[in-house]
Amino acid sequence: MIMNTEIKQRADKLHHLINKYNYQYYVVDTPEVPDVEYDRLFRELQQLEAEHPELQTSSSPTQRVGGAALDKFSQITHALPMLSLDNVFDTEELQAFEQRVCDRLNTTDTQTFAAEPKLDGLAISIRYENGILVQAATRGDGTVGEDVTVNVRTIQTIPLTLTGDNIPEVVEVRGEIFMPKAGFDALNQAQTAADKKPFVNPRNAAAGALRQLDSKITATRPLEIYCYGIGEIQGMDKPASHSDAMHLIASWGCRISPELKQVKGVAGCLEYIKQLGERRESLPYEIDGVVMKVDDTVLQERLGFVSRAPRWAIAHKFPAQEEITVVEDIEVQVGRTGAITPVARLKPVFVGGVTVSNATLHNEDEIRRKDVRAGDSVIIRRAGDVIPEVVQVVLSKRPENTQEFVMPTHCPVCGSVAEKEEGEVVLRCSGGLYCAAQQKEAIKHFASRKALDVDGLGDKLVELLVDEALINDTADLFTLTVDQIASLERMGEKSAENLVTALQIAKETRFNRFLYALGIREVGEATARSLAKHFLNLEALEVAEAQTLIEIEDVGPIVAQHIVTFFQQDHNREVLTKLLDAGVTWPIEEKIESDSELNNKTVVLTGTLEQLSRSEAKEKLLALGAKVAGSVSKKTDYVVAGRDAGSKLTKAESLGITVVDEATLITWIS
Ligand code: I6G
Repeated sequence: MIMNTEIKQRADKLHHLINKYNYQYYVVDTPEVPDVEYDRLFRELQQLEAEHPELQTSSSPTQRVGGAALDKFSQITHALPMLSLDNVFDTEELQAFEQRVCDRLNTTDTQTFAAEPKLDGLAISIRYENGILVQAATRGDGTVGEDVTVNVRTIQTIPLTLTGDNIPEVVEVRGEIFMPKAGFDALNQAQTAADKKPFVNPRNAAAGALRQLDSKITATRPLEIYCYGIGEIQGMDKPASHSDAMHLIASWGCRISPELKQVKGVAGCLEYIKQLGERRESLPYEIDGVVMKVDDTVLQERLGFVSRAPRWAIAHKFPAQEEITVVEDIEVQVGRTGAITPVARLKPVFVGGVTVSNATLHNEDEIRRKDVRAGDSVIIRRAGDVIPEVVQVVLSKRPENTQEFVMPTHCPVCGSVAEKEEGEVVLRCSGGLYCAAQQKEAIKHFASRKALDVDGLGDKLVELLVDEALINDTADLFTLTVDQIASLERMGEKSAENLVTALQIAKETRFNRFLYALGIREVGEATARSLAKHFLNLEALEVAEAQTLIEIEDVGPIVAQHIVTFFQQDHNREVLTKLLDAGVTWPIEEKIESDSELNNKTVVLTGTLEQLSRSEAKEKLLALGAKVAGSVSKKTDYVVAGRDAGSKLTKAESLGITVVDEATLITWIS
């Protein structure tokens, strides 16, 4: 078939539109057209290319699906070496870095740095010639990397063609390819469902995806990029600063970190590190530190390099979230709902900023899947406040004669039979609240911060009270006397008095907190809130049937059944009566006014609030009928931006969402 100019023009137009919509969807997260329109244009281009194969160039957006599998990757020598960064781990080392910079520049002026997160991914160099992506190479040894061009073309956040009129003849854009946490979780769920081995962490998953010989597989993996620098550049002067360079490459359609910021001196760097460190867990991707660069290009050139690292840049590393240690033993613990959980007792190891000596092994299936045994060396992961877990056994270090772990047939605490409900993976003690372990956990939960918040009643004290047979259930707490408490080991008269007072104070609670405190299976804070909002009083909830319950937000058939069962059990009814008789009370709930400005509105809190704590603000917003979400999306109605709000604020602005300050929040809730 002969191709006429019209067809070529249509193909060019389709390239342009698809690239534009891709950019809006993947890079700036503000799609302009519905998915169906995008799909229609994409199919039209595929059809044209099928009819006119000469249109199918490597920069066509249809090529993002991957191509024929390779036997191996060829090697590429980088036009300019891909350097590495020196690391610092504390303030002193950072100060020494700035001192070295000032000494070399022969100045005492405060330096301006460009700071951004150091992503835990893989470095890549992407070469564009006349704006067209022609080559992509891994870092390799810094001089020679692997040609992963076809794979890189499948990554939607990487432009196949640069946009704008200010494009140099040749430019190498450098950056970090990574897998966001959500994509990693989804990939691992799919791996497990397909009986395939899950990936250890997002970095390994990203590396595996990028180094696939079959680019069609890469195309299915959720990879993304943030660009952080320019390598070779021809036909254009280097921008005057790192910040300028970043904004320039962003104007070409490349994705740069929304966290990039100019800071002044070590003080500015430390503040940036602190703030990002606090947000580390809530970022949608894993980072292992902060990179700081002297911003001014002329100064960078004066500073130069030492061996393979620039003197003008430094990486401040956060505490590692993974470490290797040895499993000294495996024991089981009995939880609040009787769940029997295997726990690895570890040789203490410093990971994620704390010393860890226990890690959950979750359940029997998990322990089988990972085949963790006493004596094994294991990789431990502790991210943020998440419970440490065993990621993987290092099989090459397994000693001889290790034994597979076998779950017990009876509860190790009360001796009742351990059983598994049909279709469940969790083994449970059948002793119910006659089991001392379950009693203790139920009481700890009842007294915990988000429940009745009993000041001064810690886990150890609850254990002691149950062991000494002073209490059996949550209601018994309110019968405790100062003398009884003071008779316990290491409890003085004053602490005993304080605890009795705290228990009196805790009696006045809120309905949702009370429901949460009861410890009904699967009823977390949000469900307790929905139940309180719907039923308004305990009497109505106690007699509710499963059909009614499943109508409520957050309540599915399983939770509904747990709620019904809870209120049917004699023991629970007795404890409820005892609690009410002891004087546990809450203000009568009222239906939330539907004309409240915030009723059913989704609000996101970001940045530091000066006058309220996050949890206070959240509680008050919920009381007004608002939903409080953790991330900004098109569904968000308001973003409350406190001091130093970062990427959520930027995203809200780009989506045109109403942003208010703390003062407005206070007017809403007061
Ligand atoms: O490995 C790196 C991660 C992030 C970098 C880097 C970076 O900037 C945000 N920048 C340079 C200059 C180098 N490696 C060599």
